[in-house]
Amino acid sequence: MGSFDPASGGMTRRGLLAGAAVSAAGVATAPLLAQAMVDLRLPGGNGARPMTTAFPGKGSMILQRMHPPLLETPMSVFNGDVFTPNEQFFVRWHWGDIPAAIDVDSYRLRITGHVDRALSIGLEQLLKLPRMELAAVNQCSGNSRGLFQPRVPGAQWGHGAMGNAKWLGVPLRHVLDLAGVKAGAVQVRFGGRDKAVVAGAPSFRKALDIDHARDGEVMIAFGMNGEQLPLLNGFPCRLVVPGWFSTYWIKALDSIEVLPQADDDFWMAKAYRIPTAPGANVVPGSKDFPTMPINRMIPRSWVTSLEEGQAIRFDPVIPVGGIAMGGDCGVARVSVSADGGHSWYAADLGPDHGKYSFRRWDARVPLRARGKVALMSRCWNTAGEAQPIRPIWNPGGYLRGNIETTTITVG
Ligand SMILES: Nc1nc2c(c(=O)[nH]1)N[C@H]1C(S)=C(S)[C@@H](COP(=O)(O)O)O[C@H]1N2
Ligand SMILES: [Mo]
Repeated sequence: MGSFDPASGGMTRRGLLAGAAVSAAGVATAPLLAQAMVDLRLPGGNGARPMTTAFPGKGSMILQRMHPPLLETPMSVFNGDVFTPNEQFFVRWHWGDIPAAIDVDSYRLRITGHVDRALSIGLEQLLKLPRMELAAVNQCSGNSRGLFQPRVPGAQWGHGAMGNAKWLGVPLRHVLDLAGVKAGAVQVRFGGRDKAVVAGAPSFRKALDIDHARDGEVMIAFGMNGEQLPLLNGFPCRLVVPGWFSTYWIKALDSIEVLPQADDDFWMAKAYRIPTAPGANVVPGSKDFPTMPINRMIPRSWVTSLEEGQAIRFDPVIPVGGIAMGGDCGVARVSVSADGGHSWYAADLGPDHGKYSFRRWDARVPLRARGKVALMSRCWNTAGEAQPIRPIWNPGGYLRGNIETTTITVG
């Protein structure tokens, strides 16, 4: 992967992915790390997951599903660099037929629909267009869904369906300008190389409003933390929608359609919708409520320097560190508690890598007791929005953002 040199514009050809892990056929033989299991401690139980190294370009990941791959990043990774290593960046695909190889010579990105001239852009051409780089958190809409109570259907993720990277690419606005968006354009719809395996099932496509698509921040990214994208994260290029949930971040992007009306496809009209109620919160079990497409992210934070269940020795003051994100704006401040939320202490914020990035925080917090101690962190973003104390509920398991608790044992 070191062969990707953004400056020279080079992009290496990817070979066929080895192993059964991503093939459309059986997966039963893919190797797992024999002993290594992780417990996501889901309130509904069944939180045990195997660790796997069976996926190309990926290190040790929590295996949520083999096929199509659903790989979660272990929490400990977030205590390292504020940028998530590509090898441990989470993976999520909807349909079984995902690209197992990309021929970079024949790859085309098509811009069609309500435009003056339809375009078909090769990768060499894409790499010559004006570039931008931006740090942004990519978070699945269903991140932390496994913590919903009562439980909801869908992937039972812990907190690791997220990652932060420096994305290098071309502003989508520039590519749209090349095609010439016609008056009356309403949305832009994006599609990728993956295909539904079930006949007649809707391809995974998502749409953004035309003004959003042209805001200069939405980008077609081909670089991730200074390398080309791992195949499982959308090589050779993907959409990056800073501040918005990753359902819109279409991988192996090959189709951009400008629409003169709102997209009424399954994935916009039926799936990935949240209650319009404040905080996307409805009474558990609710079904008939107004909805809208999921959109911007909200502030979140986690303790990462200590793990759930970890035992430490008593000290009058302990260091506690972690990460925070502002959602669709920056992190303003983080407070930390070591007594279940009774008293709070201001954390110091680490370097600012831009408003869409994770931000490291560190604090020194007094311990008042031995035994079980509930550590908490709370983030305020620059718009003044703070993480709520109570969890929300909706049937999709979307938009969890409440203050999280890490319980340690002090001896
Ligand atoms: N082509 C394509 N792009 C896609 C998806 C998909 O199924 N197909 N899933 C989306 C969803 S829901 C998520 S959470 C992110 C995951 O990005 P990652 O695998 O790079 O972490 O990809 C998004 N882009
Ligand atoms: Mo997702």
